[in-house]
Amino acid sequence: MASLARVRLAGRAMPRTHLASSPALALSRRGVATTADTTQLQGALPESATEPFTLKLHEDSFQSYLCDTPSLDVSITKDELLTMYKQMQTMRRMEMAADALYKAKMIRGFCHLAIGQEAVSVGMEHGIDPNDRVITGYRCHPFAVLRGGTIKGVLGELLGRQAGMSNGKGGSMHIFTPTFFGGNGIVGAQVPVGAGAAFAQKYRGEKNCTFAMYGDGASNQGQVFEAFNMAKLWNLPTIFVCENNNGRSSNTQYFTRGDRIPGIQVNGMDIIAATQAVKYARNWAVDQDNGPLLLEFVTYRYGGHSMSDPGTTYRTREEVQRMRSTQDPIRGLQRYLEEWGIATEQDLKKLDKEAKAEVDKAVEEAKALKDLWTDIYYKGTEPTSMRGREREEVPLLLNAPLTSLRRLGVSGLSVERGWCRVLGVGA
Ligand SMILES: Cc1ncc(C[n+]2csc(CCOP(=O)(O)OP(=O)(O)O)c2C)c(N)n1
Ligand SMILES: [Mg+2]
Repeated sequence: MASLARVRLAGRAMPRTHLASSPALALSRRGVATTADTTQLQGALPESATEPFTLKLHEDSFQSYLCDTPSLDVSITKDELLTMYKQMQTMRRMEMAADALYKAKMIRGFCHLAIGQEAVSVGMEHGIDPNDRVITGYRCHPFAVLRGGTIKGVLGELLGRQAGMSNGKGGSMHIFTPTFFGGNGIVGAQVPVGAGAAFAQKYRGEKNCTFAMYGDGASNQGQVFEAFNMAKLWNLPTIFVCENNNGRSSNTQYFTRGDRIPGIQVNGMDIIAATQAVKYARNWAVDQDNGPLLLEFVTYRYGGHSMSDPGTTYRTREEVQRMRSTQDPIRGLQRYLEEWGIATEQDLKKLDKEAKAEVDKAVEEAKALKDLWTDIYYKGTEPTSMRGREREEVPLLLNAPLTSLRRLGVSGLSVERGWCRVLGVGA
C-alpha cells in the first residue's frame, strides 16, 4: 500500500502559553500526534498468535493534566491486533451501509455516522471490561454493536424494521444493551446519566466503571460541568470521554476542563494508543479507586454532522481528504500488520471481504419486516387509518394470506387509484 505520511494535524498543537499557566504536574509541552501508524515494534515477534509482545507508542500519543500519562510500552498479541482490524473494518462497512440505505431513502430522519472515528469505539472495547457501562450521544451505532448488539439490530432500527434493537420503533438514538445505555439525542444529556450509572456501580460495590461520552460541541453544556462536580465530590468511577472530532469551543483543551478532575488527551486515530488510554482510565477509576477521569480522544469524522450536512461549510474538502489519506485509523493499523509481518495484504483483504459479507447479510436480514403500526395505540382506540406505508409494501400485504394480515393487525383494506389503503388496524 502507499506509504502514509506522518503528519500532525495542523492547528491542533496545544498553545504553549496555556500550558505554561496550568497547574504543576499538569501538562507536557507538546500536543498529541494524530498519526495512525507511528507505533514501533520492540524486539522480535513471537510465533504464537496469542503470546504477548511489546510495542512502543509514539512519544506524543498522550498529554496529561493533573496525572501521569499512560505508559508508551504496550503489551499485545497478534490475535488482538487482527481482531481490532476486523472490527474497525466491520464498523466502517456498517456505517457505509447505513449511508447507502439513507441515500436510497430507506432510512428516514436522522442518521449520524462515525466513519473515521473507529479507533475510538473499537479501541475502547479492547480496553474495558464487559460489565463496564457506556453511554453516548447520537453517534452511537458502533458502540451498540460492540457492546453486545448486532449489525442487523442497528440497521433494522435505522430502517424502522422489526429486526431493530427497539423493534424499529425508536430509531437511531434508541439502541440499548444491558451495558450500553444509548444513543441520546439531546446534546450532553447522557453525561449526568453516565455519572448516575457510575454512582449505581459504586453503591452496589461493583468493580466496574461507566464511560460517559460526549462531543466537543457538548463540552460547554452546564449539565456536563454539574456531572463533573458530582462525580468528583462523590469519587465516582466515571470516565468522562470527549470525542473531539472538530474542536468547536473557545477552550479546546478538553482534557483540562474537568477542573479538579485529572485528564488525558489521547491520539484517537491510533487504536493502540486509544486502547492503552482506556486501560489506564479503568485502572485509575476501578483498581485505584481514584474517582473520575477525563479522556479526550482527538479524532476525526469524515462525513458531515448527519446525512443532511455536507460537512464542508466549517472545514475544507482538502482537509477531509488529507485526513483520510494520511491518518486513517484502519490504514494505519493495516500498515503495522503488514510491516511487522503479522499479516499480508491478501490476509487483510480476506478480512475485509468477510466484514463486507457480514454487513451485506445483516442489511438483507434487517430489511425484512416492517411493523410500525402495532403497539402504538391502546387497544380499541386505534384510528381507522395510519400514514407512513411504503408503496412497495402494499403488494406484499395484498399477496399475504388473510390470516397473516390479521396477525399484523390489519382489519380492512380498500383500493384507491391502484393503491391499497389500510382502513383498520388492531383486533
Ligand atoms: C441540547 C441540545 N442543543 C442543541 C442540539 C442540536 N445539536 C445536535 S448535534 C449538535 C452538535 C454537537 O457536536 P458534538 O457534541 O461535538 O458531537 P459530534 O456531532 O461532533 O459528534 C447540536 C448543537 C441538541 N441536539 N441538543
Ligand atoms: Mg464534535
